[in-house]
Amino acid sequence: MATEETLVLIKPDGVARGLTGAILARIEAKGYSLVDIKLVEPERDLLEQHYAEHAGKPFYEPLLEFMLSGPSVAIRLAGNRVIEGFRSLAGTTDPTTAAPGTIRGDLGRDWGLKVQQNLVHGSDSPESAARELAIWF
Ligand code: DAT
Ligand code: MG
Repeated sequence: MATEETLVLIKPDGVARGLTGAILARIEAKGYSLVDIKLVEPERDLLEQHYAEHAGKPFYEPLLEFMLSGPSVAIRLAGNRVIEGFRSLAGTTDPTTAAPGTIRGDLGRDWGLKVQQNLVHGSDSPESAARELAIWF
């Protein structure tokens, strides 16, 4: 069994909408283990490190502003192939078209109204997970 760790964030929209418990319930039901969890109000500097790959893209500044709009819940999550598995549980980036059954598909709002907001973040590779966990924990 290939136990891995990933960084999951419940983003400001998820916390503000009172969906922290609902999202955690899906994560726990899948059998993943919460290794560490905390509420974080990140500084801009932390977010610049976290989203370095997106610097210069048109959505970068609005993304940082959104991530600064309120607290997020940061989770160190462990499980068998959890990096890929959590991304699958989260659904595709734009909740407008994310599949039903996923966190973004079931709970996320149409990006026509709420661009940037998609409830959760999950690391996309072992390298990203190691880098991002070191930033947030
Ligand atoms: P993901 O969060 O699915 O890994 P990503 O890493 O490509 O997606 O982008 C990071 C975040 O940036 C994403 O959660 C929401 C925002 N974003 C990405 N692409 C976008 C776009 N085309 N328009 C607006 N926001 C976008
Ligand atoms: Mg990403």
